[in-house]
Amino acid sequence: MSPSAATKCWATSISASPGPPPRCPPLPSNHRAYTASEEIGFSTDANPETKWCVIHDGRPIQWQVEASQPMPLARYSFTSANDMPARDPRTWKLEASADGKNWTVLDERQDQPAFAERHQTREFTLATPATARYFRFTFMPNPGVEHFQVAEIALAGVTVSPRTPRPP
Ligand SMILES: [Ca+2]
Repeated sequence: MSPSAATKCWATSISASPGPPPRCPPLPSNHRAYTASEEIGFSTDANPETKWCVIHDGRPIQWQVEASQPMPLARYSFTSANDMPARDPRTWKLEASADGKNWTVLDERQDQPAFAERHQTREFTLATPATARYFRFTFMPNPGVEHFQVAEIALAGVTVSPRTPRPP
């Protein structure tokens, strides 16, 4: 199984069309990026200088990918953004699905310490590796801040290749 099998980020899976570049559709949790240069595609552009940032509205925030074939997953990582540690991932769960409808929890983390540094990558290992076509993170909104943000989200061995926008 190729680790580079086409895998797409849910919110950037729209196809190209004539005219101006389409904006990313709403996330599964219906959150919108704070600015056009902080869309979800920036969480998978392999650039720690760019970030995905949303106003959480007090609701869980979801990030989801769909692979063209089942992919094995044993580890994942987050990279903190450029500023505001209070917006970093703190409490989340990772789920997998074969059909995008029925989900199984692979990993849960509660009240994780803030990232010690900006642009820091922290890796998390699954207790039991899993193989699935769909993977989804659900991040709980952090208290005391209006935003959630992360510079990179990476699933080890899974190449996410969305139509990544570029910073202005
Ligand atoms: Ca990035």
